[in-house]
Amino acid sequence: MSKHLDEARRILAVNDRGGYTVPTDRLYPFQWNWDSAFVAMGFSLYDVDRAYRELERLAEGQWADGMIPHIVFHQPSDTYFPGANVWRTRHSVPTSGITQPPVFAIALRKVHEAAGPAEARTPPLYEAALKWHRWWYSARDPKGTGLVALLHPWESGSDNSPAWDLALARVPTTTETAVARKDTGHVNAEMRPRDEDYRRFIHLVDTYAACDWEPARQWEKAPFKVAEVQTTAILLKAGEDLEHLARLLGRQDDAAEIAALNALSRKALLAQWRPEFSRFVSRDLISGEDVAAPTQAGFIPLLSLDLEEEIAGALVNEMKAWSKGVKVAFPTTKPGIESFEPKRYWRGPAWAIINWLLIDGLKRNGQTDLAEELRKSTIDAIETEGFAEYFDPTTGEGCGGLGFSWTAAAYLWLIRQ
Ligand code: 9WN
Repeated sequence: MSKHLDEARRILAVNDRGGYTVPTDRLYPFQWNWDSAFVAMGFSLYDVDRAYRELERLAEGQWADGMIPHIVFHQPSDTYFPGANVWRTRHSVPTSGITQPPVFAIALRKVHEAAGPAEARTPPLYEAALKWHRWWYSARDPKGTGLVALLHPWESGSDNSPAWDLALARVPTTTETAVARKDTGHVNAEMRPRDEDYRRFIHLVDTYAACDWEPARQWEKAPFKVAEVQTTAILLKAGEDLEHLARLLGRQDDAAEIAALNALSRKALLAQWRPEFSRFVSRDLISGEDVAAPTQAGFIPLLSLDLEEEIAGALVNEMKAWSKGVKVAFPTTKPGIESFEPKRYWRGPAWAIINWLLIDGLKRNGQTDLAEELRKSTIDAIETEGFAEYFDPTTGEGCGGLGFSWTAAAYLWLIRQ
């Protein structure tokens, strides 16, 4: 085995805390939702039992209403803020009160396929995924538009993306909770969201805790509400995989229900295409405006739509324009604009898991050359700089936390394609 492959597996082993994997030591000492889904796909390549375990441990955090929270606090740790006590939720294993991109069913299908058809561990996880997808459509799209909304930037997984700048500016900076950040003690503050962002993030937590985390009350009170294309595109891809599993498991009624939701989201996503930007756009449900900020989210619908050649061609040309001159693709904000900050988290850096989604989407749409370029760029960045949380696209430097689980999982997956 190559030394990098070996190292990727070693990172996943070192970050194991008992059947679940922390994103990295200290900076993120709990189980994170979409991180674990990517990690499960990594494990599925060489340890199917451990891959199932990762998803099973995440499902321990699932709420009665179907939501799978963004953090499951299996064990206490004081190296992260906001910890379990800030969230004031009621689940027996402590959890946060918001969610994260629904990669779970995408991972479940891959794990199931690695395990073989008779695998008895799939049905309970399938049920968990189905409940969660129903939650998305009822709690986060109560009007049945087909686009699901986020009530907190952390739900996007792209926390401080310029996509949120306008919507987040409306959220007050006042909080009832002392904002005692720990992240800036682990990594350079220049690479992290700003203090002002954190005060707004925590204002939202206070607001929803005051609604007792009840979806309808939150929906009514939310000062941040964005119908989002990256999340909807991931939900749709996961919905396709869930529909496939439903058929395999002989659940014809479920399959029909999921297919109808998928059709709704497919149509809604397509309607978010903006030829003038050569991107898809999210919608701010409070202002009623399109989110025009140029971020990677606008390309993620490649993952779950079979696009007409004209649209796919325009997307690919735009992606090439963003990648021109960068050392590591794909920048999460368009280079050269004012909000582009190549080291600050989701305001420019390249992330291996975003590349993974884009590569799958490009391949789905027959764009194999760009998919291959992006795959090589990701692998080179990791082999040069190590398994960093993310990469500065202008210099290639590995940034944020090191020994990062989802970067290891992405490497394991991308190297074999
Ligand atoms: C808040 C764990 C998580 C990722 C997110 C990433 C970051 C947390 C934070 O780390 O978010 O959820 O405290 O910054 O933005 O995508 O899941 O790796």
